[in-house]
Amino acid sequence: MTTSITGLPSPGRCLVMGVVNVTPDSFSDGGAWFDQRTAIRHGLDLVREGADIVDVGGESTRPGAQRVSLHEELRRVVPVIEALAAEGVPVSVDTMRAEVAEAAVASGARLVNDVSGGLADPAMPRVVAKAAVPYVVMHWRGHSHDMDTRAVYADVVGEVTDELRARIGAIVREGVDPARLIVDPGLGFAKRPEDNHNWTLLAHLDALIDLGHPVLVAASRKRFLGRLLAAPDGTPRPFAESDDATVAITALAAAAGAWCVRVHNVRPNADAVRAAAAWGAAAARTEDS
Ligand code: PMM
Repeated sequence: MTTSITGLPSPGRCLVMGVVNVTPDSFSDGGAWFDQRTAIRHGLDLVREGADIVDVGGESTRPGAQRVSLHEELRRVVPVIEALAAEGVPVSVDTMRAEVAEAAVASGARLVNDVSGGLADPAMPRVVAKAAVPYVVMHWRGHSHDMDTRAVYADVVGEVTDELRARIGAIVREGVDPARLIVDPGLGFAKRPEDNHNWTLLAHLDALIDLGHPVLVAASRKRFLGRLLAAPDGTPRPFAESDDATVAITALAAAAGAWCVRVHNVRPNADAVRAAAAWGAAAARTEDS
């Protein structure tokens, strides 16, 4: 999908969002970029590798994670966002807190990525409306410490799309321009690998696209990939060794119409979206001739 969102790059293909977790304990790359100078350097490297947007987060959302304080989250992300934005990098802030979103936008962030879709902090939609920036609304059923117990669905696609539709309605009523909303199925968040929730959502990306907003897919290094690639004795593949599977999902998601993929290992995913775009363009030319 080549939908463009005001204020963000619009290269006519699926965008690549590279991840910089300024955390000691993140799900997928815990601790690697915790030092601020290292985080800034990593963000710049991701752009050189083909990232269109760099997503900066200061709070881990890995399963079971406890929350960090507001002060600590601000201390982690603001200097990194300021430095990357000063270099002209399109930066998004990965936060559930309105105060962090506000400070991030004041520091140059161009997008707010809220894994709680405005549920964790009721002030978030008003802050986003005032800042007039794009807003990622992810499907979420509760904080990481107990999200697994909430992963109960009779119809995962129907329930996730219904719940996202309800969030969109509530957020728009708070004054956010619908043209700035991006939706995300929230892979791994209250989705059980054992019940194939993540694969079912990926296989029905069209249902999310039908909500009428660009769709962001964030499969990179999630638990369901570790489980897919488990050793014969059932030991899950370590997160960082599931990057090839992420690239496969990126190509499929781009071909299915995703607006953006959020990934840790940027270069092969940037290659994959370009390959998918060339394939799609050739198919469109063939149809026309
Ligand atoms: N997942 C994580 C963090 N931020 N943002 C969006 N929009 N969607 C996601 O699925 C998502 C996210 C957790 O993964 P990480 O700790 O590997 O970054």
